[in-house]
Amino acid sequence: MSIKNRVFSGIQPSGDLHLGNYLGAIRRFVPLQETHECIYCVVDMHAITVWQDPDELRRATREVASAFIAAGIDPKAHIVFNQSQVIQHAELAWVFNCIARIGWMNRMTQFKDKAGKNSENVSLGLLAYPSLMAADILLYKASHVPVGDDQKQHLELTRDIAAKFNNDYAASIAAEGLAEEFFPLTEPLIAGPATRIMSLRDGKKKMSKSDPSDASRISLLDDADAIAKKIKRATTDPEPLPSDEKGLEGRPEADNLVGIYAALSDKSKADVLAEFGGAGWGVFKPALADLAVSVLAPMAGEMQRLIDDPETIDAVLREGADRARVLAEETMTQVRRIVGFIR
Ligand code: AQP
Repeated sequence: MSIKNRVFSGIQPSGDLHLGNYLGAIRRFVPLQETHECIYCVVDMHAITVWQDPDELRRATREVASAFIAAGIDPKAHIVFNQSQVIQHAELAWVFNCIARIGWMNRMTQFKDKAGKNSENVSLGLLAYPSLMAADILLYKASHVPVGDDQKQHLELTRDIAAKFNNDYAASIAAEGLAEEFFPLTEPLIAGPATRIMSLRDGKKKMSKSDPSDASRISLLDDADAIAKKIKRATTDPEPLPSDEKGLEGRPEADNLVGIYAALSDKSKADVLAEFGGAGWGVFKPALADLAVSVLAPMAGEMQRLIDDPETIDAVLREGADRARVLAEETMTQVRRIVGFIR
């Protein structure tokens, strides 16, 4: 059974945070604090599924935590922590590794994208990534997970793992006197005009931390000059902007930039096109750059202030982990009994 109105979501400290992470996830975490009990996690154990330099991992972990706080997440009212401090995530992931089927993992498009032609040579952790993600969510019996569109398939797998656990252990769950739906079928929250922000260099590729081209993404710590340059150089077609959304069909780069403008200004794409329809890129790109700077610069300033004070960030993460561990242990105590582990 889900804990009604409990939200869980995580971000990997696997590189510089970018506009896609902000619009697709972090910004949407903020209003949920009004209506839900929120648990926001820096998923450092996920990050090491691909090689991370240890110093860089520490830096990026603090950067993600600082972005949560700078965006408006209150770590006193809600929970902010890094995954590796709550070891129950790894423990439940192991149980789920024994529930999930290898065929399910092999079908994950993120695994296929990241492994490419090298699937025999990537880490076993990269294949098992969705099992750990299911553990993150189900440890807290979260009712909702706000994520970008790229995570939809992993959320479906989380539901499959929950359902198979509930079914495989139905007799044991009943014998323990627990609810039949021990793990909930958690709902994704994927909405708005920015669920998939694309690369500035290629409108068919997702904006990503791990893209080797820095010009492909706007990083949350980019200064005004870097933001303006990247938008100016963003790949576009030569046509002016259309006046309605239908005119964006078959124009992925134009669609992406209009979507970014819409998300940053809290408007619909139709409203943006009503304003800019017929305008060329020489008009639209500077307007988009000004808007991006006006939204991102105050947050970058606050992030930098927090990053420069690592003791405070580390204390926030420790305190959040202490509170998360209490909830996680409650679930794991039940899981150990259900599975038949003696303690
Ligand atoms: N391009 C995107 N558009 C909208 N949302 C996005 N998210 C990621 N990229 C976009 C959302 O950000 C949250 C955190 O993602 P993650 O750190 O867990 O890893 P990811 O989805 O694999 O993101 P990246 O930035 O592409 O990282 P790497 O390159 O390390 O894999 C999620 O909610 C995600 O949907």
